[in-house]
Amino acid sequence: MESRYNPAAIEEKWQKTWTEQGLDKTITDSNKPKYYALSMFPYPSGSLHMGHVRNYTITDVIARLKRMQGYRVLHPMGWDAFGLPAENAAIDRGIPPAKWTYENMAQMQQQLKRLGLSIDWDCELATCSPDYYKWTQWIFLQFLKAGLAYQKEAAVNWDPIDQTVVANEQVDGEGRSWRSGAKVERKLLRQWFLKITDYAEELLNDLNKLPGWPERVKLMQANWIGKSTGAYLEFPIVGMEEKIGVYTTRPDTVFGVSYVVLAPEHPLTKRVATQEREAEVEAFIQEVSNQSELERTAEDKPKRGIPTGGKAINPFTGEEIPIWIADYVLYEYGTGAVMGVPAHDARDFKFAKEQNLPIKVVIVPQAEADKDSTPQAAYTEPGIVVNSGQFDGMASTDAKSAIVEYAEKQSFGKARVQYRLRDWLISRQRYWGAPIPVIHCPNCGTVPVPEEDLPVQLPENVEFSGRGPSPLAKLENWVNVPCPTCGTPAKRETDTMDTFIDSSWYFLRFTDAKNEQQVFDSAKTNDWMPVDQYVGGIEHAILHLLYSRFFTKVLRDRGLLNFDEPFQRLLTQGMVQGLTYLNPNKSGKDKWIPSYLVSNPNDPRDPQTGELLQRLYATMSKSKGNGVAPEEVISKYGVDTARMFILFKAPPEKDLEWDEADVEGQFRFLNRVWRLVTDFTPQSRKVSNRQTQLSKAEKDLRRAIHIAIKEATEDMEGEYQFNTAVSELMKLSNALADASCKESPIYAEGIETLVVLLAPFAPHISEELWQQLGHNESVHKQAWIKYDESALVADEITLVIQVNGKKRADLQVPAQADKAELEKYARESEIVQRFLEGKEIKKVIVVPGKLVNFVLG
Ligand code: ANZ
Ligand code: ZN
Repeated sequence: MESRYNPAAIEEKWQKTWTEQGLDKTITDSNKPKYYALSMFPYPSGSLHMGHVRNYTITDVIARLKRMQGYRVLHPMGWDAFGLPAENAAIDRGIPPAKWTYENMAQMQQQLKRLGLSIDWDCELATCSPDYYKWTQWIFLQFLKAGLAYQKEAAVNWDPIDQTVVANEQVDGEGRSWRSGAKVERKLLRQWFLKITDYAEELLNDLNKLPGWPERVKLMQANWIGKSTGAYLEFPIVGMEEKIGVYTTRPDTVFGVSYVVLAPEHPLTKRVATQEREAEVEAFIQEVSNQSELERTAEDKPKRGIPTGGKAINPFTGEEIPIWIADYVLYEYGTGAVMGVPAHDARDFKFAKEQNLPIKVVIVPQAEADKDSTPQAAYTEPGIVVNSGQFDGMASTDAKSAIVEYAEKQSFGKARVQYRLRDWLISRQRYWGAPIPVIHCPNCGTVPVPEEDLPVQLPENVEFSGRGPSPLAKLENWVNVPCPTCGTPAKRETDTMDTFIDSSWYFLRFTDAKNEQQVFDSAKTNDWMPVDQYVGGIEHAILHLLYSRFFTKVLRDRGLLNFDEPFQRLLTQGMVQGLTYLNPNKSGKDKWIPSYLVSNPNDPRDPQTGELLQRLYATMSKSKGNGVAPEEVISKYGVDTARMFILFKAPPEKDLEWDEADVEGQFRFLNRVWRLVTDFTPQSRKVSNRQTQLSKAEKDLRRAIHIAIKEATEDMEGEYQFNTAVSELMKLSNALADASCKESPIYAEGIETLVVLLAPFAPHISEELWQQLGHNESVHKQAWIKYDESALVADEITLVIQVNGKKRADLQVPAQADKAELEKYARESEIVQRFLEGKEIKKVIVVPGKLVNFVLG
């Protein structure tokens, strides 16, 4: 028998055995209830970082627990494998994207296997593989059929040097392309969209069906959807047939409108401009078109705008008001036009002040307030309506509906609900993504690729220069195809899909990953779905989760799924942070001083300047030099210690500070468990005493065992407080080490319980110890142990005795003693009798299970 804990040997041995035995395969025994545990799948960047390790360890513990609790568990893994880094690698290093990606996947799979994760590799998928993206394309065609995919002109970031479109994240804070350094322009190109706005209301309402999601995430989603209720009102244009429609949340302020503002992109801008202002208006539009939305709407920057010279009429007052153009009005929101009410909107107030426009009060805090003075700031609260004709004197909240009703009757307006959510722009002018499966025919227009022709394969031999249009557009023999409908020479769509599409349905494919006939067999998918527990980073709180919810609802409406929401419970794990130092006098990347450059941690100094540094924990990253590579820890302490540390150091949703001393603490704990179990021989188990009546020592130990089972289980289930669950295991190991009944069967029960409870956390050492205890079957196939309620009850309790509220003694008494008996025990105690001698007892207070207090006269 191995006498020393040797993690490397044990881990290698069991990882091999489990693979051979197929222990991690999804159990298909359909009599068992299902459990689907899912980690957000990784981008195959080439190496695992500590954040991955944390993410997958969390779902692994859950998966292992659930298997032991009698569930059939799906715990799959795959690769979010399309995307830009592969193209950059191709440009920078001349490696084809596919080669780079598949090599990274192979490397990361090895790393994952070393972590002892119970992943069913039979369900592995990669989004860049034709047998996956065939179905991504198929799903796109279903959206197209349902009228949920369409093309329209949209602004893109255009790099004029490289002659290519760049993604938002490739444009720096100054609006320059990361590659060429050129100032990025906004250009209108025909783009593909998915109509997520059709589902805005359901996506919002169904957040109520997700009690297992963090409130914070639901709030972020709700804000992103951004439902707003208000009114659509029409302002006729002087001298023209057309009207300007505005969207407002404050119809109650319509009598205070001093001007109307159009977004620079609004189709009416040029038409409303008077001749003498035309050139200026044109120039302004040109100027704004180069700004990003962020620049245009930033709070702190002055609002820029110019008058068009045109005039509109306020339909409520008949008053003529000027029509302006301003950069802060966004074309994509509402109607792309707003009514300006400076007295009651902070932004309009600022704009009116800057541009010298009239400010008219129409709401006051109380009826007595002065309604004709010029305000110092916008009054944005509800109040009493003034200066508003027949609506004067109404509460502004009531005036809202009254004014909308009036507008409806006069047919120049109506109530309207507006969402901030916009349709999802999914086309990317890139190579490494799923080609959008349509063909553009001069006769038939846009023709879907017939389903039997899928997948539209990505050609492999492509040149990457990093310049010019998408490499696909340059491949003549790929682009030119006959139209599937009429046979005329036609052209393939050369845009590929946003990689967020790939990840919007991968959790469905996992349930039937190898299906070559269908996207998935609905019976299987409906059986496994929804995911019972999803775990991933908060950075995906909005887009990935919203898109996945959207896809689920669309596929449900296409008859493929029978549930509304894909992820029943969501856990957003905290960041893994490493120690680093900060020089507050430096800026940019240079301000981070990696800890290995700091010679004296008690007096941390900048090695270059000698300045005093701040010591802090920050998310591990290359730029801060504070990362700890998983391999480093694993080769020093083993995987089980790394897992234990990660689970013990912080609750899963909180940030975790990497601390080598605590890693060592967990290593010592596993060594302690190792000794406890290996010192216990099956021999000593046989010499068990036969008495049915348990000794006090045995009762105490049994109680400790069952408390550990109860507490650890509860911690692991509800809120996944693995840190306190590990503490319970530590307590149990202490109780076993201190036990004075090591020959008893209760001790044997304790040893076995400890190993079983440890199994989900530290799968290798627990398996080894389990076998050493003489078992043939895997510890991971054991049933999770249930606690015995009766074992939890203590025989005796400690009773505190007070005199006049002051503690004078404590006493061991039977736990089931009632109030009268407790008082009797207390009175009989020697010490108390000394205190009570010759005194009059005015009152006796008995708190059952706790104390007896004698109040003396
Ligand atoms: C007049 C008004 C008076 C407004 C007032 C507010 C206060 P939410 O809640 O976000 O929906 N708005 C409408 N469309 C806009 C666009 N395309 N670009 C910029 N601003 C736009 O906000 C709706 C309000 O934002 C609308 O209500 C409109 O200003 C402005 F005392 O109309 B309001
Ligand atoms: Zn055709």
